[in-house]
Amino acid sequence: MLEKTLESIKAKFDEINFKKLIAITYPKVLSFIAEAVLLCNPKDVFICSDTEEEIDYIRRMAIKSGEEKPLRIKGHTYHFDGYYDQGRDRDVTKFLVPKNDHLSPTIAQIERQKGLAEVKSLLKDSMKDKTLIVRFLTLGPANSIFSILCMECTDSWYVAHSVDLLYRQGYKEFLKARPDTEIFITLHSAGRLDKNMTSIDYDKKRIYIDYIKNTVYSVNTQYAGNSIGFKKLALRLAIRKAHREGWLAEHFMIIGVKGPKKRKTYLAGAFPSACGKTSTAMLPSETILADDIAYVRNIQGICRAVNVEKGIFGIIHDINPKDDPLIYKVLTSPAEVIFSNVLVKDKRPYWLGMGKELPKEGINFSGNWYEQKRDEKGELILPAHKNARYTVSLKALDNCDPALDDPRGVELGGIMFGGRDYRAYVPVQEGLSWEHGIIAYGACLETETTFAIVGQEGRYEINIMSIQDFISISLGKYLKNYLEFVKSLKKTPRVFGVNYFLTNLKTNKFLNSRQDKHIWIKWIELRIHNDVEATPTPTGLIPKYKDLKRLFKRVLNKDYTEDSYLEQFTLRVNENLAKLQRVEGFFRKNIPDAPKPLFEVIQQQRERLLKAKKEFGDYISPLVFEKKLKLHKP
Ligand code: SPV
Ligand code: MN
Repeated sequence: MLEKTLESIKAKFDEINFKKLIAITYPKVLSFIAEAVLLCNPKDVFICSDTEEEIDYIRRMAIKSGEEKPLRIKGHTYHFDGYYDQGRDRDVTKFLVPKNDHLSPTIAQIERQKGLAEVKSLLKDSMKDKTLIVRFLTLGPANSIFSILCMECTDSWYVAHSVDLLYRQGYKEFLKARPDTEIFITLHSAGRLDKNMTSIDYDKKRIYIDYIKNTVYSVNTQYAGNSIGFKKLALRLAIRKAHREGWLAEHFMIIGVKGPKKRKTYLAGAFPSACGKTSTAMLPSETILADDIAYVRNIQGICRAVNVEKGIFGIIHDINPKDDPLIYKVLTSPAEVIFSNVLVKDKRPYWLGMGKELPKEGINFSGNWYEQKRDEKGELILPAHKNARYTVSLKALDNCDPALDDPRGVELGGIMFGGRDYRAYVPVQEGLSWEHGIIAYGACLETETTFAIVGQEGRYEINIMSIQDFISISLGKYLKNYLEFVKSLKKTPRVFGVNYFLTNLKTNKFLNSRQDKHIWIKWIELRIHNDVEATPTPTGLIPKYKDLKRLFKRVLNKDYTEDSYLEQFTLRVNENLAKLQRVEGFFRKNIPDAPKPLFEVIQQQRERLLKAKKEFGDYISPLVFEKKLKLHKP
């Protein structure tokens, strides 16, 4: 049967590519490729077996096809996504759900058969006159308990090129794959393209995730978060697998933080897009292991994690030499970099917040751009998109962590959660326990939405663990898995809440500079090893002034005043109560299967806050809690 199908598509291959195809004996792969060829009807098929010549061919084709254009610096190219495809798109990204299955109401979904029919009708003949490129990759390092094999079938050379920077090559692993190996598959077509190489049929953009067959269908899309199946799309599939098998697939960055005496502690962190995740991962003098997605497992009682990816698809907005020196250097030196949706003038890339003046005209995602250019709705078009990005391999960074490809992963000492919270949470605090931290900081993560999601800027919302959009099981099951994950660990990672966005309630001014996050991270490192004490408050354990003062001086050479400390770490009781109210309302409405501790932890936090309010008022200085501690000491 399979042989017959392969015979029917053979005409689309030259001899070499057909050989590369049938060297893979895994039936699921062969039949999917055959199905894709028959459906999308490409002019030919290119199978990438990861040789240097093939990768170079892909780079050249990305330019020859016009999807990328070279820039002045060697190795740099730029790419534009369609005007209406500049970020993840919630409205068109849906789970295909069989009739007898149910996902939480917060999760976008469509009946499976109906959705499959729709997306397949859009993919029909979508690759006419184009090449279908097949890339084999692994998520996580190869030859590891963590790794998942995956395959992207795309008609975009830009996508085929990007995945080379972002994921580990996997053709060899596919040659070895057993017929029962679980794999993730993406079928992507950018659809019809205009002369600027952007999708014409953006109104027919669809991204459907079929968890029954671990397959992602993406059509009329170009933004890498929509077209590359292995960012948030396969994360959705991995969450289901993780839940079945008792591990975690998370929207995490991982940083190696230096402590005293050459100690290194790995910390994972979940932050919604544009809330400081990548810049935390890239803090100078620390090492970066991951910036977006991690798999976390209990390996012989130790909590270990890997980076699912090996590159960065990062937000370029506001990257400047002062705040992000490491990545700024990469973006301005010869190396393989793809810029997307920036402003280009004289073959140089420009972006918002880069620390220098931008040209008054150039080419951007809207075509020829000039100051005062407006879109159809009359709105001013910015020189570069706020969600403009760069794609680089992590190894291009001077401080890439040496354990990046270690199949055993790294031990996580702690996990932190942080959103855009202008009012309530202090800049850093430690959970009273795993359960408290996971619920009070992770599940209660509230944030103002940003431009990384199409049309959703500037609204407050709950974003559980900063992964809510991608949770492909019921929210209750997801949280239960999280809470239970530590049960058989010998050492429980400590949990922290960070908030880089706390403001003065009267002036609305931020209370911290962007560099200050480094201090919170260093304090967390010390706490994990019990090298500093902390003060219990109703919302968590907070730092002592003397420790922060010392760290500010040593790490940033800044004099941290007690007044700053008092303002930043004052407990804002009413703001915290209001936050609990909002999240609890959300949980009651959306998590019918909430695990019991969820409401208990919230209720206990509320009671602690109310008790403190009664005793000390609405705004409580950290010194009050410190003194109280002293008074109670025997
Ligand atoms: C994010 O926005 O969180 C990203 C990029 O990491 S995307 O691929 O769009 O998810
Ligand atoms: Mn992300």
